[in-house]
Amino acid sequence: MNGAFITLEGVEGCGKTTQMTLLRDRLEREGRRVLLTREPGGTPIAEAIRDILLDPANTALSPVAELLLYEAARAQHVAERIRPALDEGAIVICDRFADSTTAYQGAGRVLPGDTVRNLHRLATGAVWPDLTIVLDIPAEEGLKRAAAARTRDRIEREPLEFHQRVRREFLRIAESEPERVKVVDAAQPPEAVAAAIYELVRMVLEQP
Ligand code: Z5A
Repeated sequence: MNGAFITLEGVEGCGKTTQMTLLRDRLEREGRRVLLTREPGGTPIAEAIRDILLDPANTALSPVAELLLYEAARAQHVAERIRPALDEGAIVICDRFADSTTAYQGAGRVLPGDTVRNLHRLATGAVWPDLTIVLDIPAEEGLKRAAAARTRDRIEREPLEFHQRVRREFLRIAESEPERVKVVDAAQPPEAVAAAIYELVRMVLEQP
């Protein structure tokens, strides 16, 4: 059986965590080896960087420092965890990856797209998702769900307009890379979202 690199993306509260667990359970029932991981994070060093990035006390963090920290966490995560798992033939399911940086730091913070893309290359090497699923939901709905689930982190505290730019950017990425990036309506009940995701993943895993 082939390994594959699958990423889930979308605005906060769109249901990534819920869906990646359902997907992992289903793939494991089929006898596949699955690694669930997340960004920023996934290794001790990257989790330490995550703490800096999401701490609401860090209001002084500059947009460029934020961008570099997300990419630094990614470089460590790819080298230490994602690449080795893919080399062993596992299916790696990652909660957010480089498209989040394009959306949040590129579109959200309005940093130059070519700089962001160059940093992706540096941080990821040739490791890039086989399939990216954007769970699409209006930003205000996602924020409501996330707020009901837990306290707000540093980025969730940004104004609604920021999160709307992020959503639009995920949809733009999907339009510009239709082979890799698929959009699923995340306003549906969780079981319907899970069925749509499974179908997309099955198609990728069955490719020769
Ligand atoms: N960030 C960035 O700026 N740049 C980057 O490069 C990267 C990340 C990689 C990471 O936070 C933050 O870092 C994030 C982007 C930024 N910004 N913020 N804030 P995180 O990992 O802590 O949080 P998140 O990625 O935004 O996800 P989340 O808020 O934890 O939500 P989620 O995983 O997408 O959703 P969930 O936990 O599965 O569901 C949320 C709630 O909705 C929960 O109560 C569920 O039971 C409920 N839910 C789930 N699905 C449904 C459906 N279908 N219907 C109704 N209710 C549902």
